[in-house]
Amino acid sequence: MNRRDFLITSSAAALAPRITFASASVELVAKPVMAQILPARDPATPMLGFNGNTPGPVLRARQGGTFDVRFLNRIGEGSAVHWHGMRIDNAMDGVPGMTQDVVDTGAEFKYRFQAPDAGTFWYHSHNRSWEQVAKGLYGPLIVDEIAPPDVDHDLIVIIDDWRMTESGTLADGFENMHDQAHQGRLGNYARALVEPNTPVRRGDRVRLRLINVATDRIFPIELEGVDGKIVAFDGMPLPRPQVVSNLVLAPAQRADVIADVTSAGQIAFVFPTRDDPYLLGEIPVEGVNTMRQPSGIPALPPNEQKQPDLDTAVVLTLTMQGGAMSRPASTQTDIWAFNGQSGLTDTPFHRFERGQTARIHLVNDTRFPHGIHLHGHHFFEVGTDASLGAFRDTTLVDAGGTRDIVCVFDNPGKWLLHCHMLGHQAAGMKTWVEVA
Ligand SMILES: [Cu+2]
Repeated sequence: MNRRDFLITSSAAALAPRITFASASVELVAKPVMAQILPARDPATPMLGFNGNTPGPVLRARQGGTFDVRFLNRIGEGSAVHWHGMRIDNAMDGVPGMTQDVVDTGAEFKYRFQAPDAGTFWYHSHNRSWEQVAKGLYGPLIVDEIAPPDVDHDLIVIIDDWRMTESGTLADGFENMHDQAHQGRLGNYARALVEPNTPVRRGDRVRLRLINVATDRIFPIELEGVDGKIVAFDGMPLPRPQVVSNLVLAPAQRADVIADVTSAGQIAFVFPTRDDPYLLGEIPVEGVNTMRQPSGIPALPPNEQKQPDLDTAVVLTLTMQGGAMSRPASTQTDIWAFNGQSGLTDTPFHRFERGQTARIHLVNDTRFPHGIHLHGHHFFEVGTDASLGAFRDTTLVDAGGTRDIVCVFDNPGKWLLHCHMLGHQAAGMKTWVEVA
């Protein structure tokens, strides 16, 4: 599993069969699985999965449709499922201790929610997530537009890394404090899994739904063999599609790319590194599509956005503190903190009136980047020119950097606000807000 091995053997592997449903009752059974994470000549790895596989099945509905999921926990410890990026009822958010009780092993929980937004989302365990997600408890959650864009292939690209031992098992030490105090649990093997794993033609137009499901690794991604644009971040369409350059996905972030296949060989997903680039995965190109006329990449139809009221916005500051090589806040009780507090406090970071706009000044006073995720809402990233940028659910704040976000808190309930480097979350970098 050295670099060379990695480059030679990494290849796109099939995911579980797609499940398509709108209102049907679907069972999602979490239980131990054996998964062929490593190349075929290496042993399968004991993991956790949904319905016998990791990643779990593609859950898919049309915008406005209903997801109706009977979750059965058979993993041997408590769990719950969070529907990442979905602006849904608080009771369905899947956060044990905040929106529901933990689902004990042997027990079940019924999740039912309408899909308000079309886009690329995902689901994952939200109990001891730094371990359960690392072991494979996640899957793609896709909501189709009422009028989907004109593409020849709609492809899901799941990007993950795993920390493997020489014998092909996952390394343990999921709560290793050295990892938690630094970048988190980084894997030594990474891959992009493409579903469906079918060849495309040169000249085809493809939609690539990239999802970074890694617990802690930030993936810069270079796309080879295509020419196109980014049309959405975190499930939310960009008003104007962007050229694909410097694409970086923090844990939990997504990007939708619509692109034309220009290579006669393959589409490649490349993780650039200081020395050799990693080939994360590829899609073979076979044949030529001569029928498609050249045309620009159109924007996706927008999802609903409430306009923020910047004049009356409450202005708040959330400062990230702690970690290695930093002086901890005097009041923090774990490796990481927000505003001097580690972990969840009895009172929320802030209570919002429903519909209230907030501008939150995110200050990263640490030596590491953090990907900050808000549940139940999307927010605007504020640009350096004070303009409202992408509408996201997770924002990456560089070490020592700052970012303002603007959010209309219109979804009632108790919502987590936490670092999605799950090793950081485990070690205190989390808080919550309440919307009345
Ligand atoms: Cu973090």
